[in-house]
Amino acid sequence: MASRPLPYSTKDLHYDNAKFRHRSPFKVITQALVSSNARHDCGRCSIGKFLMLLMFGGLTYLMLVHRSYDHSLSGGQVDSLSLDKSNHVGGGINKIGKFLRKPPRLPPRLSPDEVHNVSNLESGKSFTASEWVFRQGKVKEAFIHAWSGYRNFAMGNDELMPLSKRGFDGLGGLGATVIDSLDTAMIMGIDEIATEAGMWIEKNLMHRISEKGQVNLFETTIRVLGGLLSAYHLSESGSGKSLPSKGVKPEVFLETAKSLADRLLVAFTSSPTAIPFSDVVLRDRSAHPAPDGLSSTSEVSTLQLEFNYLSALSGDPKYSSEAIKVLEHMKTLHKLEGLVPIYISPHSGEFIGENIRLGSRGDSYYEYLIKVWLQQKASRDGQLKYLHEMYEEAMKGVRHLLVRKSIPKGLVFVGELPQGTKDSFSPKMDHLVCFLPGTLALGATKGITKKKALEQNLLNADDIENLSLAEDLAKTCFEMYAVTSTGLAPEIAYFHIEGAFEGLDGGNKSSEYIHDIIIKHNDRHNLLRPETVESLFVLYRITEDPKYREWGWQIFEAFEKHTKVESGGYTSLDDVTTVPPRKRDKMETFFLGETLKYLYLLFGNTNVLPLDKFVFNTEAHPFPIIESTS
Ligand code: DMJ
Repeated sequence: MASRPLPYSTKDLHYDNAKFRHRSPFKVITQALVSSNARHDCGRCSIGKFLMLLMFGGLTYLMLVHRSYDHSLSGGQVDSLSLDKSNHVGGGINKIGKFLRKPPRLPPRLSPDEVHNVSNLESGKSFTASEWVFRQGKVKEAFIHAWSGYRNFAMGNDELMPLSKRGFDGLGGLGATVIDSLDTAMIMGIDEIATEAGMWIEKNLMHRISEKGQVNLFETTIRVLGGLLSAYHLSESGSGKSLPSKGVKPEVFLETAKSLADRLLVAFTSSPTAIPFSDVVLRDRSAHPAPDGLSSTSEVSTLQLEFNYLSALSGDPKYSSEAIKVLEHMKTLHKLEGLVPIYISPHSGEFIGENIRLGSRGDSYYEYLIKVWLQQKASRDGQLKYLHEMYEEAMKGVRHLLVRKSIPKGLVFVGELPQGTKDSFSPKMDHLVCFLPGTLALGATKGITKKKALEQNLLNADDIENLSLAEDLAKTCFEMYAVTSTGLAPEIAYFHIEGAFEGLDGGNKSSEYIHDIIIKHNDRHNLLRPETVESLFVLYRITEDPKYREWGWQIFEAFEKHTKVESGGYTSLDDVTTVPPRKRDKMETFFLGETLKYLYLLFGNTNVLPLDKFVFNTEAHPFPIIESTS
């Protein structure tokens, strides 16, 4: 399938609204010349006057070039982005080149009409639309600050160590932060970064794919393959038109994605079962299992959105057909009320052990059941129906076996079954589980608003229960932040369900839930993870309740306060329960790929990337929903 032009709802959108969209200095001047009285006067004026006008225009242009760059980067970021560009590939973005290049297609901004409408919608609420535009701008500044640290100290490495000011290759050395960040820069309309990232990819990535060693199939698929495919979609309508020669042709992203996927495919084809091996050696085109011989359930079942979309774009079914076999095979395996153990063997094709959880190694199995089903509209009632059935059964299982309430205040949470039996219930909840509120809400309304779904009578009893659980869990996930001294969630929380409170509290004594949430010593770190803000974004879109935006803003402010590194970038923390928190010296790629993207979308116009037209992969890379099989 050829991808379509940007799938935003285009009605009421004013792409050239100067208030919300950066205009190039060239455009500012030409528009000023064309629209001012000078245009009328010029018909009568002398050549001398005309030349003076041109000179004036030139001077204005020079001033604006200078100012607009400062303005778009703001404050301290100006230095870090504009200095020392010569060290980096594509670092010196040629300003003349900017005029020759078609800019990446920008997401629509609020038109004055929309501002008015949203203000009405939220009248009586504490914040107006323009304040949310301001807050969205703060997230954009944070992204620029994060990128500037990365590009100044780690360009081309997988990740930034912001305190040591150097790079680190923890994901196989494909430059994961560049690719994970690219579509966020496009969505935020930051041409400089989108171009810089695109040019780096064009110059380096194909070569790295052919010569690098071991990579993890899942991480590389969701971050690198996913990032390339969404960048392709956002930068090109798929109609075969290409950018002018100064820019990066969208085909570069697609060709690079194909080359990567061709090598990743060996993980499937060399396995004796439908379950792929976990690791691939790119340069040898070989694959092998993890040291313990096992694959994670979530990893092997979180590849299908990406491989499906690549098949749709390339017209070659081989990617999709290998990846979907995993889910078709999983359909046949025994489950506990739809719930599955967190390990699976690529040798036998069987689940291994009995540990059931929706946190690490389990999480995105459940996410992709519903998202792969949503991705292909025409197959929802046919070929892919089993995925919806598996999802429904699993969510019933979650509600029956895993959901409990804490004491004394009754926070609803999702625990684990480490031995696979009801008796083995553990009140442990990874922050990773906070993807679930968003997934539940999406699964209930299929991406449309709750209001519309209710009006059209589209919700069945399960949908209503899932939506209500989604709202309860989103609150719990938010309280996992609010309960700590820093306002940032720990990696893992335990919930108080019986007996005396044993363990540490989060440190925020004014939290209502200080006696409900227990944080163990080893679980006090925060990796800048996205799951809670991801769910707040989805819940805001679906319920239209502004409290989700407010919660997102509080979380963003806590990230700003405690994780921002002056010289550039943001850092993970060792301990969220003490102020100031100990820092960990790592900026994960998903902070740029997911956390800041979801916050930006949460505070922005709901027409951008609508959830009934787009499905976000587990790394927040949006793919268009495929409407028909042809
Ligand atoms: C990301 O890579 C993805 O969201 C994945 O599904 C889970 N882990 C990280 C973010 O926490």
